[in-house]
Amino acid sequence: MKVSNESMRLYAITDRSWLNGRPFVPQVEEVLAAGATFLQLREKTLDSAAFLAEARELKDLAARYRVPFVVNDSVEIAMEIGADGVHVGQSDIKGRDLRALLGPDKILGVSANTVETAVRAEQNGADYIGVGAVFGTTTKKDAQNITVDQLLEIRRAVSIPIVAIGGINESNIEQLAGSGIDGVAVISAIFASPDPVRATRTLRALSDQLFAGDRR
Ligand code: TZP
Ligand code: MG
Repeated sequence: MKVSNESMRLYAITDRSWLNGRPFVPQVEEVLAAGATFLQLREKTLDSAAFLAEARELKDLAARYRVPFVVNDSVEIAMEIGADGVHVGQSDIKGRDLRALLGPDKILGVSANTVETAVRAEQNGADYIGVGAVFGTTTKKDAQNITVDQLLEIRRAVSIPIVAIGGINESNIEQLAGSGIDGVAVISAIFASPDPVRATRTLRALSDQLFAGDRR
């Protein structure tokens, strides 16, 4: 399997809007050193030259920490820089056969928040799915909320790893115990924290404790 269940434990998604003047790449490096198990570059505002340059930097960084690195949305940029793979939403797929485009060896992550889209993603070659928003979020404007029961239904319907996303932090992560997920994906709980290193360590410890071996 290209994506281990363990690599889903603490999935960090970058967001430069929270940095408040702190430098981006060193911040991401601290988060990797503190125990993030997966890295996604998510850029909604950079032009493609800057996106490309940043993607190259993070790819090298993640490789040094032996953490899988995927690019959000852009299969083209992911392929151009030789990322480990790509993470896409339902609207990025739009009938495209991304598995064929990526080839068999690249990681394909797909966001799904219904049983139907999750099953379809698995059938179409996804290596893992991201499911949410489990606790609401202010980070993604058009995110739809799902309940822990819906998460459980999705867990029963697919066998690939699942990472939950959306508003997850140190105080609510325990509510996901027993949902069968492999880990959590977070943006603001890490990158908007005044102390991202401490936040990463705490979330990683909680996630290891709650989700190790928690598969149905
Ligand atoms: N997809 C569903 S919710 C979300 C994405 C990208 C945002 C998660 O950000 P946060 O800050 O961890 O709620
Ligand atoms: Mg997208």
